[in-house]
Amino acid sequence: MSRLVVISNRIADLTKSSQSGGLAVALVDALKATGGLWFGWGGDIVGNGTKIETSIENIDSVTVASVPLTEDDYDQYYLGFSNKELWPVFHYRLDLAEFDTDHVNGYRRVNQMFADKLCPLLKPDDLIWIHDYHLIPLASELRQRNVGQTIGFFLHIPFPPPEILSATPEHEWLVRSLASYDVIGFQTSNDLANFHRYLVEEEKGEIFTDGRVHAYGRTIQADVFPIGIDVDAFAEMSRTPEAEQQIENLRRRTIARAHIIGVDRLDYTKGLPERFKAFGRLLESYPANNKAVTLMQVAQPTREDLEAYANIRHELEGISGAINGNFGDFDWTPVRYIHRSVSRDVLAALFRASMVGLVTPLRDGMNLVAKEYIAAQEHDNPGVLILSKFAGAAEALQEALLVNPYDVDEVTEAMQKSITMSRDERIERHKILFAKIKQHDAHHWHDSFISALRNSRHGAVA
Ligand code: GDG
Repeated sequence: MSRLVVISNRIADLTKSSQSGGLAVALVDALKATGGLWFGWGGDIVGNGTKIETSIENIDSVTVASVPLTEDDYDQYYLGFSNKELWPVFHYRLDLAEFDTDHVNGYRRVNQMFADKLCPLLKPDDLIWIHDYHLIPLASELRQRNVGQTIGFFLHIPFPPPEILSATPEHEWLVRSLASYDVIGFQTSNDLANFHRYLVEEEKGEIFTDGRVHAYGRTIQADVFPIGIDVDAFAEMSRTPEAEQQIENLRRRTIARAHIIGVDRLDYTKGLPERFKAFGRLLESYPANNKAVTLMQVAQPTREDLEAYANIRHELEGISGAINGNFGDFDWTPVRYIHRSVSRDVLAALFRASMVGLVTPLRDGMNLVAKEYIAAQEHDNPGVLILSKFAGAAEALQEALLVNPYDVDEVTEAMQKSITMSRDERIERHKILFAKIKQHDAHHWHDSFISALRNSRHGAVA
């Protein structure tokens, strides 16, 4: 069997993959099956001008090869082009995007460095799988170094409509770079449709009915591979004795009978201020919820060096403080806002103990939290998932209460409906949602992507 080579911006700590979330777990399983290689940034930042050396470590049957970034690389490639331009633009936020030539140059430079360091590690029969927006031009850099192996790309975030993408100065270069892959995977059919529309409307390509597209002289496979979670492992985590203890503690320490839970990286795409406002309105419009309902929000710190992230943090602290000041009492804190990372087993327990899972991003590639919330529920007394219609997960999870996250009143009404929903309706909705996340779990995701890569091996036209 061909060896699998995974390349991502950051390498997860394989020894702690159960704490790192769905992606790491899914990829580690796939790598172990073929005895693979994982290549990426190890997390270190070194002084400018330092010679970049690859560190190699073998963990079980997986080889982990990592490189550091220089200070300029970190500023220009990671913070700059990846997170001040591509991240906002691909989440439809042109208003937050910063366009800067130094950033583009840094992005190209790091992709070239990745290609230089990766080439000597490759074997002729490898299947190469590159992840996410940090590494769009990597296949093209590898092709320029005569790498002929099959290369796939999976975009974890949305692919924006052409009207938005074409506002970036580098749009044509980015899409041309994508044509160097053999397989491109998107989270949803909406993302794939946006990619198709770009090719057709910018007159760059042709779409065939079998999922192939012809663009910039190459024929490639472009398809939808919705990412999933390891449902059984997460469900199990929510039922350990430690999880039971967490749930017991939570019930003992609070007088509220219903908990609404939100768990997100603290990111402006996740719709947290709108969510807090909707909760404030729930207390205002339905006074019976006072002292009876609590919103618990875990907001994991992320990209704190960026101004947009500091701003969202201040905004949230302001809104939660105002709600707690207006509605709280000596024995009740309406919003419990936790701005730090919480261990995964505690998260699983919190999901299980909460009557409502609130997942309301303004735009999201998929959103694994929605699937984790479903996985953790008790089948005979499940909670209700409120899900933004702008999360990729909504394409399949139609039995959740789907909401427009910008419409604060609509989210308020969905919260009230969730709290008062009959047990029969909760069970009925959960049964269908659970079957869906089981069918499209993490294993299905990587198996179907890798099989598309294998099938394309003989189909691609160079
Ligand atoms: C990108 C795309 C796409 C959160 N807080 C803590 C913690 N988490 C875990 C969650 C979940 C993961 O992090 C977050 O995954 P999401 O999918 O919700 O969002 P992104 O990080 O934005 O991921 C997204 C994903 O890639 C996969 O393709 O779904 O659309 O944006 O697993 O549980 N984990 C721990 N402590 C926390 O405080 N341990």
